[in-house]
Amino acid sequence: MLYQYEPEYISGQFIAEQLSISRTAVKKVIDQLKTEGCQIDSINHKGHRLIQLPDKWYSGIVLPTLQSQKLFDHIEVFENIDSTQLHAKQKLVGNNDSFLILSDEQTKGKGRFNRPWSSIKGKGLWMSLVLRPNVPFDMITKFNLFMALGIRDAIQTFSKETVCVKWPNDIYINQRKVCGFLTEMVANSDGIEAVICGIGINMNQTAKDFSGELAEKATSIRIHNNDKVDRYAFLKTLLQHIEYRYAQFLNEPFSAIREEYIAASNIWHKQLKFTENGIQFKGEAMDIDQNGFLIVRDEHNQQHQLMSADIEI
Ligand code: BT5
Repeated sequence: MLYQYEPEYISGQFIAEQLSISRTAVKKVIDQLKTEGCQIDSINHKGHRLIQLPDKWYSGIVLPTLQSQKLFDHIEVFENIDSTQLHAKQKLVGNNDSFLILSDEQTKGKGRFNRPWSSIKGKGLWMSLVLRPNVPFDMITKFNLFMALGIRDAIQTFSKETVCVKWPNDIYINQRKVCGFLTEMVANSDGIEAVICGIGINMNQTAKDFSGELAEKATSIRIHNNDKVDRYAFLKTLLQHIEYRYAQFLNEPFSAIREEYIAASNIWHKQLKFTENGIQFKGEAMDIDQNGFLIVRDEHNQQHQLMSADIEI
C-alpha cells in the first residue's frame, strides 16, 4: 500500500481498515520494513510515506506490478537461491503451469556449458520464466531469437546508449555484456513440455561492482542511465516486451523479425573468433538466414551455417 500511494502519506488507521488488521499490527509491520531498509517517513497525525525501497523484490509489489500480464500463472520470489533456473526445472515437473521465478541473489547462477553467472545481491534481475508453447522441439532456436529482441528492446528503454543483440544469447551495450540469457527445454516425442528461459540482467551495478574478468567485460543498465533503475518499472517493461515477442514467436516465422534482428546485431564487419562444438576458427559474420542460422565466412573462405556458437568480439 505504501508503494501504491507513494508519494502520499497514508495513516495507520487507513492501512488497518483496508487490510482488516489492528493498528498495532500495522505499526509492527512498518517497524519491520524499516529494519529491512525501507525508508519510510512516519509523522504523527499524518501517517506514513514511502521514500525509498531497499534493493530487494517484495512479492507484494511484484504481483500487482505484473497483474495485467497473461504470460504465466504464478510468481515465486526469493531473497536468495542457488539458481532460479535449477529451481524452475524442479518446479515444472508434474504440472502444466507457466510461471516466473525471481531472486535477489543467486549463489550458483549458471550460464551455458555450466559457466558461472555472477548474480550479486540486489543489483540485478535474475529470473527464470517457464512457458508451455505447443510447438515441436526444433522451435527452441527460434524462441531464443524472439526473446533476444524482447530483452534488447526493454533494456533500450532504460539506456541512453544503443543496446545490441550479440547472436545468439547475449545483449551488449558499448562492447560490454549487460545481459546473458539461455533457453532450455523439456521435450518428448510429441513436442515441447516446457521452455525454461533464464535471464540475467545487470541492472544497478556500478563499475566497482564488477571485478576480475567482468571488470573489462560487463556493464549494467545503470551505467548507461542517468540514475538508478527502478526495478519494478524495469521488470514490468521487460515482461511486456517478452509477452509481445512470445505472441509473435507463436504466430509468425523468423523471417518476420529477421531484418529487425540483423539491424539490432553487433557482429557485422569485424573479425570474430568462433567456438562451435569445441572447434575454434576466425571469420566474419555475413548474414542471418530465414531460419535464424548465422552464416559465417572463415579465414579460408569456407562458409559455415551456425545454429549456436560462442563468439568473441
Ligand atoms: C549466459 O551464459 O550468458 C547466460 C546467463 C544466464 C543467467 C541467468 S540468471 C537467471 C537464470 N538462473 C541461472 O542460474 N542462470 C540464468 P554464457 O553465454 O555461458 O556466459 C557466461 C559468461 O558470461 C561467463 O563465463 C562470464 O564470462 C560472463 N559473465 C558472468 N556473469 C556475468 C554478469 N553478471 N555480467 C556479464 N557477464 C557475465
